[in-house]
Amino acid sequence: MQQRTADVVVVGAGFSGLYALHRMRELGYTATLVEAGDDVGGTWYWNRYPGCRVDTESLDYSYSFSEELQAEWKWTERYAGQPEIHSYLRHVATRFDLWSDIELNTRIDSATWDDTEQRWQLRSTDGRTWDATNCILATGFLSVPLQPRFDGLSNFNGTVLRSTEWPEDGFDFTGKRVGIIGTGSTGVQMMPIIAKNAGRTTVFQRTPAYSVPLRNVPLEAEFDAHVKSMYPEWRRLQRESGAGAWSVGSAPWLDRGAPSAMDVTEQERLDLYEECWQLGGINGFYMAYGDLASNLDSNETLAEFLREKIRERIGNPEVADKLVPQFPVMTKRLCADTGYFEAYRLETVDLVDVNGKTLKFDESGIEVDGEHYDLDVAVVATGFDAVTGAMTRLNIVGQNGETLQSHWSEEYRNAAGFMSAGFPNLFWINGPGSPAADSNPVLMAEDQMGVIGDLIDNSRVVGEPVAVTAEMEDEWLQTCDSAFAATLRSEAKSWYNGGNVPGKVTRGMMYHGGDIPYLQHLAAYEAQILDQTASTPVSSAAEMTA
Ligand code: NA7
Repeated sequence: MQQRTADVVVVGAGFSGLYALHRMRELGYTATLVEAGDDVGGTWYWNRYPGCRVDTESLDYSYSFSEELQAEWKWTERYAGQPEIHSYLRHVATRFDLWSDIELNTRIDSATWDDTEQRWQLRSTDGRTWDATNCILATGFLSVPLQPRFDGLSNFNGTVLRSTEWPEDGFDFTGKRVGIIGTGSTGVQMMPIIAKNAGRTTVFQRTPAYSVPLRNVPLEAEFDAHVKSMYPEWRRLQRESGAGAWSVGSAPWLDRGAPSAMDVTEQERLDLYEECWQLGGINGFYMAYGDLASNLDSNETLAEFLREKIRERIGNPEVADKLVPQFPVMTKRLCADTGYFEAYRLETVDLVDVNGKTLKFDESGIEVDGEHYDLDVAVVATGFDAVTGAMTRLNIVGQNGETLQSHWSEEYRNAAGFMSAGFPNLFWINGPGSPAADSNPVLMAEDQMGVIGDLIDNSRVVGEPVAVTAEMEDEWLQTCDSAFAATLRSEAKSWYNGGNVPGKVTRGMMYHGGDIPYLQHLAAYEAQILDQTASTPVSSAAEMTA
């Protein structure tokens, strides 16, 4: 089979990958984007379950690189649903004429650095190969489904549906007995919608979720026009506010919160939390006080506010006891829902606590510690092998035959959240060491690609690959570790720290110090990388030799 050659191969056609392809072409490179799915969209292609929608406002969760695109695209809802986001990404691929350089149904199986040729050799599962100077991994930080091995699952005679591989034509739950495993963002989004039609819905819960009402509404034309009249300014504020997920709707609060929730009276705190609650969504809570995610006392004030709200929404104190979380809030990502807790008021909805218990399947349903639940359908919404999962599965081999898996066997060694030492010209977007978990990942992809583009440009001029050193990794790991240690995020097992994946090294995988410090660090690392590469461009060096 013929080997294809390109300056850049981008892996993954979600938000980051589509932009990476566009940017590389804009800079004049030949680029190919390979994607395992049979359409673009990444996580917004695969996650088609009922109720799937973004919890950052649509007007924020979209590209900023083209003012024309921002102006012309019209979101219909304050928080877009999966179908609309998927259409947007397809529109972007068409609008910027990207399709001709996208290869769908192409799952990369290995990427190997050839030190002699100074190029990457990529191979797909069906044996096709690419030869590229640079490789950009846009494989997503929530893209590899976590598939627990439930005892007896293969004996189950009913239908098994996975949130991450939902049937394209949907599924009719009418009158069915449905079991849902998983109560993270995915579970709380889908449950009330499924419960509306199902004959009986049984939720198997290991850990209760802190979830707040999303209060999604159609996007009013007036608000849309207002944002669009000053979009570049909104974007600037977003980037400069220090809160990557800062949103158009919560803008009025930028100056409201104090550095610490303990600096204000209880009444002031409750008033602000209530405002956040009424506004809807998660952003207000994340922005309310500077130390909610780092100071246990401050954290507890919000946790208790939310527990009380959950109790009110459920009504029945016995059921509420099982659904009210006791761990510090925001140590798992805050969820946003539409009618999740209220759905437990339905006579057809049951909650089964499976924490510390054995859940096993048989032909007719699920058994938990001797209690049997008859089911027609089991829905698995158990989350992701986040952040590193998609990259370690790619069989990446760098210099001296070192694999990325072994490079990351104990700690996720990387410099500035976009490269590892020993893997020249291999870049990633929104992966380990980056702030994507706390950020607006669409804007972060644009910002990271700015640096990656500069470095590739410089590398072409000087004739040396882009590389980072072990010292840079050491320094960055320390920076990430101290930022993580300053948060409360080791208090819960979550995808933030790998604790949700049995056997995975549990530690902070990303940078948790905020977007602005991250971008400053990124610029400093970029300068260091440029400094250490030959400062004499190839052409000048050639002239000197002659
Ligand atoms: P999450 O947030 O990781 O949630 C996964 C859920 O599945 C969570 O309730 C888990 O319980 C539960 N789970 C995982 N494994 C099991 C087993 N073996 N048995 C029972 N329950 C299990 O993933 P989501 O897809 O909901 O959301 C991920 C992110 O996507 C979200 O934060 C947004 O950023 C978008 P646990 O809490 O581990 O006890």
